[in-house]
Amino acid sequence: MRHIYWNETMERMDRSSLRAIQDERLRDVVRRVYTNVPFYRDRMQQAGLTPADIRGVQDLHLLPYTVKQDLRDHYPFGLFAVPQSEIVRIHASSGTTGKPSVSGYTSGDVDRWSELMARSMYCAGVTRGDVVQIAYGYGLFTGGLGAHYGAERVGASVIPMSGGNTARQMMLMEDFGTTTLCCTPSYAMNIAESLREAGVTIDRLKLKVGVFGAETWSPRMRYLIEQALGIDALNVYGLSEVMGPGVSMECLCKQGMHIWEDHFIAEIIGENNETLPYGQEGDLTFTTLTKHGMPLLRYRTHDICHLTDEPCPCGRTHIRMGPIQGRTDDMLIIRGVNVFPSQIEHVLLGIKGIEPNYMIVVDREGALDTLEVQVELSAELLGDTVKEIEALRSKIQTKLGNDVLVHADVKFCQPGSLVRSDGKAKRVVDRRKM
Ligand code: DLL
Repeated sequence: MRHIYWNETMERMDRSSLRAIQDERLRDVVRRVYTNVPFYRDRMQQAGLTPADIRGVQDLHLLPYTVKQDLRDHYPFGLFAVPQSEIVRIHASSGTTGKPSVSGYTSGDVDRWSELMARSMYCAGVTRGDVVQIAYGYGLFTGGLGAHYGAERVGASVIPMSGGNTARQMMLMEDFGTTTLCCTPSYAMNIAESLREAGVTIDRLKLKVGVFGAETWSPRMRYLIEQALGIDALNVYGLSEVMGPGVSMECLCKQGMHIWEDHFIAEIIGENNETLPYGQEGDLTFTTLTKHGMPLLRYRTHDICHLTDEPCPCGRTHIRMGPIQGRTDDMLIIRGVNVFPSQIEHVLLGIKGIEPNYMIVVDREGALDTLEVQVELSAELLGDTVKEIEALRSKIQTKLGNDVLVHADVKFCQPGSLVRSDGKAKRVVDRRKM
């Protein structure tokens, strides 16, 4: 496998030089927020800190955390570290309730973001000559524009499709010879299914790689997408508060996402607010080193994963994060058992006879929580006898009971009947909260 590097010096820098860059940039960002953001100055003063106390990464643990509520409390622009006249772009998170979290970018920030997305595109082997179809939504959501600027920066031909209109996506994919698809994994699945239904075989396409992110997806989902589209399906991570897509990106080795450490410091924080060592799972937390519009210190993402500094065969030296296992606030508590939707997905996608589409419905009957898992039967099973279908139901229930430790009612649906997504999939309905 041939690896290409967008910025080889940075991407393959030895770890002690990388650390020296982080030390210097951390001192710089701490000075900037202390001087320009009253919220951070107050927080640091409350902790008895001045910028001089932060000598480098070894002192990171002294700094206060930032949480989403802090962004809400300073909505919309209260955490900006530059005058608004220097902000050239505003994005916002895709929160479903209340006010979104807002992020502002200076032109330097947009430039660095494009640079990191360019690195990320190179991780996927995407370069000049590639045709990149961007099926992430364009708008306040960072997916579309983030991938767009990165793909343009490497010199690829960009098709700014945005999400939705699957028939048109398929037509252009074939006619324009798309080599690279950028969208959520659930939308990639949706496109694959529509191609199959339309009788478009993969030999009519030039697709070779997908840059998929913005939502959790299991290894099994990766396998299914790769098989269906005949591509390498790679994971890209980011969040609007911290930048957007391209905070980290998987290379073709598919062993986790490289975090661009010259721009971000990642930590994993445990349940007692302690920093956990590599390998252990907890709350992924970022400090931005080079953002000027809205820098963040120790921002708790609530995304659960682990970090590793094991060398990667691609030669990049930046640490990697494992796939996101779920969010601390996604966790369902069903009859006292902690359940992550991703665990249910993992079980379902490992079972033959059902389609990779599902919906999790949690409700309450009297004092008791109930869990219903809706899945689509595959077309081949539709003709099966009641007995065979009951056997499949009990197989799913047993597997969920063993692996996730909850009892679930399994409801089979017709193929194609569950809602398809063209962005972030919504797979959980918690009626207890309604
Ligand atoms: O989802 C940015 C993005 C766009 C990332 C396109 C990748 C591709 P937000 O809308 O602010 O930003 O949502 C951020 O999405 O905290 C995670 O919970 C989730 N997320 C993002 N990437 C992944 C991923 C964008 N690769 C939130 N795997 C984050 C799992 C992801 N979850």
